[in-house]
Amino acid sequence: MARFTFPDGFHWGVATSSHQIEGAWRADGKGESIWDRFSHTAGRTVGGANADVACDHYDRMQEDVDLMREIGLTSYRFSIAWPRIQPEGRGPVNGKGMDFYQRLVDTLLEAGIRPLPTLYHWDLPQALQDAGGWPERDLAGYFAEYAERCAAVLGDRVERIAIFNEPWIFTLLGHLLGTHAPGIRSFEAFARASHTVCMAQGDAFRAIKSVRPDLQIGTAFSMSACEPARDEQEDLEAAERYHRFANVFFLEPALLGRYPDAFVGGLPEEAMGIRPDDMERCRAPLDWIGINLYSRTRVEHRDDTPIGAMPGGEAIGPLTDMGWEVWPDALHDMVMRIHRDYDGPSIEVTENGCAYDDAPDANGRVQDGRRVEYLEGYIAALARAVEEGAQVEGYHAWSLLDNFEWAEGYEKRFGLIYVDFVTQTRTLKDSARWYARVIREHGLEI
Ligand code: IFM
Repeated sequence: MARFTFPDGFHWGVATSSHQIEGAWRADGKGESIWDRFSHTAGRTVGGANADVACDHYDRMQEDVDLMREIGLTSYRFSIAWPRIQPEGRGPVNGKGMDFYQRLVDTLLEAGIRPLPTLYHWDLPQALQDAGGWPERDLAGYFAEYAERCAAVLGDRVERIAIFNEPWIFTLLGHLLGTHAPGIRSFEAFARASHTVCMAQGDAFRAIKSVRPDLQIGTAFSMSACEPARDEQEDLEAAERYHRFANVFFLEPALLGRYPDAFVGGLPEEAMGIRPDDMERCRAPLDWIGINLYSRTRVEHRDDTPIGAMPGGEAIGPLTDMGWEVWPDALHDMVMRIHRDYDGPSIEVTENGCAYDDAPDANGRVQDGRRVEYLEGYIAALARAVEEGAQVEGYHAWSLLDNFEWAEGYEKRFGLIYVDFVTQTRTLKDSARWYARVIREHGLEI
């Protein structure tokens, strides 16, 4: 074991998203989002949970920033709710909605915490869904207008901004599997939505740069180190295709102006609705790459899927409450792969964490030792990647608070801070205190 100290200026953060913590779903002129609609529909979420109140962060923002300061955080990744800014997804800015994010940014800066906003973390204005949602190409243009407005207002106090959170997850779960809003199950809707999102990424990049040329723009991509389930050539090839599909399908159109070769029968261009000049439109030289990583994915060859691959094999590491395998090396391996494949880009770990249901004991202490162990393993793995030369600028634990875990409702607790959803009392878990020490010492034993 040796002590590793992270480079000067390395950011220690946490991440959240608007819909998962804010509540106040109708306050100050906010419009309905697809997640409001989805969770208000019977049978869509565990126990019929919704995020009408969630962590009540909209009204407790100062208290939550005080808690961030207590932990010693130097970066806070949050998302902006599009329906607060443009209730119908188009048209004039709702001043009160924008005020909230201006106050948040100012409060963070006063606390010495870097604000890292994400423009889209899944809460599409319902009015745009009614007009066709992401499968509809026009969404790209509307999104770019929204992005430009946010950048114009907040861009003087923010250095970095993320365009999307996990484009692969929200297109896949929302349009192919139907387990997330808007609850569609159609390969064509998924294919079209994916392509619109890639165009939106390019359009938004240019729109933001037109008003704030110095703003550094990235996206937080869901990633997972893909490994063959068995030591066999066909699984090796399947793992590579799965990597192209799950990890870089939305990254390569931006960086390289083309989709990666993930589908066995070639790119479903017709289903995606790709037109002649579209790939130039998708191209956007992102200033940084965000990696959201929780686990690895073991992959096996399968003839019955368009990419000839599916997650498979038995987990070896312990499982979190989400059933996700704890596998710290995955973070090291993924960061190094992105470092190698794209010429040493600036990287931020924009999410990493685990769900465990530890609650306050008789003394009010939340002893979440499994989370401490998880974070220790993953941060040590990240340290090894930094040591090997990856340009990693920050790490963000998911999440600051226990919150609304989408279709899973409130039962999956990812927070460093325990939230009692009846009283809204917040309690720092042991992991928050452990993280505070890592931040103070700017490193750990590896
Ligand atoms: O809660 C989510 C977050 O919104 C996106 N990334 C994964 C987290 C845990 O499932």
